[in-house]
Amino acid sequence: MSRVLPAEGDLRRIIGDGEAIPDGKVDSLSTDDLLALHRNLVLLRTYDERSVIYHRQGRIGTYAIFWNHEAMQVGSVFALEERDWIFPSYRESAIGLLRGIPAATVLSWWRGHPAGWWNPADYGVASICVPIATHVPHAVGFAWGSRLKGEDRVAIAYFGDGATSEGAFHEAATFAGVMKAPAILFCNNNQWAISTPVSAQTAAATLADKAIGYGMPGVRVDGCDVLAVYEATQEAVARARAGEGPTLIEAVSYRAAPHATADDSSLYVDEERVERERENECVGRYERYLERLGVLTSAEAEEIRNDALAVMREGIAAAEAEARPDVSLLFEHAYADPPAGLVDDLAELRRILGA
Ligand SMILES: Cc1ncc(C[n+]2csc(CCOP(=O)(O)OP(=O)(O)O)c2C)c(N)n1
Ligand SMILES: [Mg+2]
Repeated sequence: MSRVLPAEGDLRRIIGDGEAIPDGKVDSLSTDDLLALHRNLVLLRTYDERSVIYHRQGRIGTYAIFWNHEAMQVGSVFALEERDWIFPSYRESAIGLLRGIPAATVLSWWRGHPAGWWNPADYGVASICVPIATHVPHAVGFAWGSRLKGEDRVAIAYFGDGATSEGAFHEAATFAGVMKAPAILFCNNNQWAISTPVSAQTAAATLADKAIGYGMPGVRVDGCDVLAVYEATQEAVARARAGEGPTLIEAVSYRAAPHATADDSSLYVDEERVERERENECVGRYERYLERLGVLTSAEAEEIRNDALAVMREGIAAAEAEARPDVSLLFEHAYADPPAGLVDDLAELRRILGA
């Protein structure tokens, strides 16, 4: 039953290179769909690039860069219905923009401001998960619960290659397989967990190979090919809705930016490989595909970029206009009766900040 493609050369791809590798297509996508995918890619790319600048300007805190992960996020979300739920990790911090979460909200999250939290039920997007893999059981439990309630919802959990070494991943995958939960386990295999290479995470030839042990199909896809990601996710969604259970999708890339703004990846990455990845990055690759199809001009692409820049300008202005929260919030939800030490700490904070 498991469909496992063993080698990286067998990654599913649809977008060609304009030369030797021919372009494929996804029959179910209209021209409007193709353009919507492009707009979403540009929105996330712009969010990411502006965020690195805002970090450098001291306007947001340490930031987890997702440059060249946009195709994985956009392609997979496009295969979902509005009623389906998304469980992001920090690498997908802005994925909620695709569901209408304002940029200001996500920027506020990176500013450590309470305005950065939303009600997951409003958008079908769970909180951004920072502990590695702990949200995967949440997603699977949610999916199973939805099925018990007859809601016809699918849940997708995003996590990295490193997360597959966590107990929570194993527990979630086992549970999903046994309960036939309508869940998609979407692994962003960017081949690094900070400075730990994927070769140190597993002796398996691929991460998709793990699927067979959980009794679910494993699919490997080029994570920088938005159409291939879309198609693989769409098949997983159909399987989940048909009651056939979960799918593990391994979307393969190579991290083309540091882990986060606090990381110096030049100490450990293969710089030549990074250079190649950057040249073939996913947004430009898709734009060239659309140009070959004759559905996108460079003037239109420019306009879409300008729209995204405006979204970001308004987003950061709104985030910075938020009133400073009271410092007591730091302690508020930790204890019903704070120990004396915390009361002293809060008084000290108030003294230092004059707040
Ligand atoms: C439970 C837990 N352990 C350790 C960390 C510290 N940490 C933050 S990111 C990271 C690497 C995760 O790598 P991967 O799962 O491949 O995701 P990526 O960052 O590459 O998207 C680690 C170990 C953490 N956040 N949570
Ligand atoms: Mg990784």
